[in-house]
Amino acid sequence: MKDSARWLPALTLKIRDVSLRAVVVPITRPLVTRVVTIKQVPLLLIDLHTEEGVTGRSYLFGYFERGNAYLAGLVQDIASLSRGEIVAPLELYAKATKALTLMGHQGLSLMAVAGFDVACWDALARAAGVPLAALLGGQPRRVRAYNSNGLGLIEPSAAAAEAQALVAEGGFGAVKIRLGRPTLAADLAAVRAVREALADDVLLPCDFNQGLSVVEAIRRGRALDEEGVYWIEEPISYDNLAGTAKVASEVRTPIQLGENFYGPKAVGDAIAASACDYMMFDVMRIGGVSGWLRAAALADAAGIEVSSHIFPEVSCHLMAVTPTCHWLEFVDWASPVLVDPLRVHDGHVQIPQRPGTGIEWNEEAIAKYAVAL
Ligand code: SMN
Ligand code: MG
Repeated sequence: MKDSARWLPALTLKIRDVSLRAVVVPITRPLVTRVVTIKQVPLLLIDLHTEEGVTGRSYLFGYFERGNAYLAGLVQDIASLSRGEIVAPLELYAKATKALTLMGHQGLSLMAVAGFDVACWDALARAAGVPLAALLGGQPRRVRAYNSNGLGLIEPSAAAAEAQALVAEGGFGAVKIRLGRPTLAADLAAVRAVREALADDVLLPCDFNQGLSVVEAIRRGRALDEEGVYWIEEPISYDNLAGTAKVASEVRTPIQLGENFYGPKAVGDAIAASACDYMMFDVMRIGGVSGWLRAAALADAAGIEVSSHIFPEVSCHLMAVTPTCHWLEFVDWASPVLVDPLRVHDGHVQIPQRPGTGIEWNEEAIAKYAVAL
C-alpha cells in the first residue's frame, strides 16, 4: 500500500472496473430547438466499482442513441487504464486526458473522462459518508433553479400556457424560452406572449441554440433588449468567440455562453476574448467535477456568474461550491431512472442529504428503458 493510501484510510478506494448500461428515456415535455428536437433522451449509466465495495455513479447524455455507444467505448478504455489505481480523481483525470491526447482534448474524449470523473468523486463522497457538495468543502444547501423543461419553438399561445405551467411546477423564479424561428417577428410574438403570461418578477432567459449569424444575432438581440429577457444564450456558433464578443458589445442584454465549452481552457479562451457576460457549464463537457472546479475558479477571477447546463443531479453539488453561483438549469430528463429524483420547492433544488451525488438507479425503470449498447 502506498503512503498516501495510509494517511486517509476512509477515502482509500481502489478501482476495480466499470459497468455501463444504455437507456432511452421518454421526456414529459418534448423540446424543439433550432438545432435538435428532443423527444427522448439516450443516457449512458455508469457504475464504477471499487475493491472496497463502494460504487460511484454517474451518467452521460449521448444526445442520440449511437452517441451512447461511442462514449461507452471510451469510458471502458479509461476504466481499463485506471484498474487497480487509487480513486484520486484529479490524478485520474490527468492520466485519462493524457492517454486520450491523440484522440483530442475535446469532444467525446473529454465527455468520457467527465463521466468517469463524476463516478470517482461520487465514490469518494460515498466512502466519506457525505454529500458531494460537503466533500468539496461546501454545504448541501438549496440552489436557485430555473425550469428548462419544454418551452421550445412552439406557437406563442401554447408557449404562454406552457410557461405558466412550468413556473407553477415548482414555484420557479425563471423559465427559459427557445428562440430562432424563421423570422424576428415570430420570435418576438412568442416572447411577448410568454412575458405577458408571466408575473413581472419571473425571469425569462432565452436560447438561440447557435442558430443565427453575427449580423442577425445583433439585430434580434437589439430587438430583445426592449422585451425584458434576462439573458441571450448561444446566439451564434458556440466556438465563434470573436463573433459572440461582437454580439455582446452591440447588445445590452447579457450574453450567455458555455454549455459547449470543453474543459477549463475553453473558459479561459472565452474570458480572453470577452465573448460573453454570463457562463454556464455542462458537467459532461467541462470535464466532470475536476474540470468544473477549475473552470469555476477562472470564471470567479473574471467576475463572471456561472449557471449549470442540464445534469442537475450533479450540478447542484457543484453550484454549491461555485463562487459566482448563478442559476441551476433544472430538467427532469433523468428522473425516470432514479430512485429519488431531485425535489424542487420554492424555485430551489435541495441538494440530497445522502452520501455522494444522491444518484441511485431505479432498476425496474432501467429494465424498461434499456437499449443495447
Ligand atoms: C439544450 C439543447 C439541447 C440539449 C440540451 C439542452 C439547451 C439548453 O441548449 O440550454 O437547455
Ligand atoms: Mg442552451
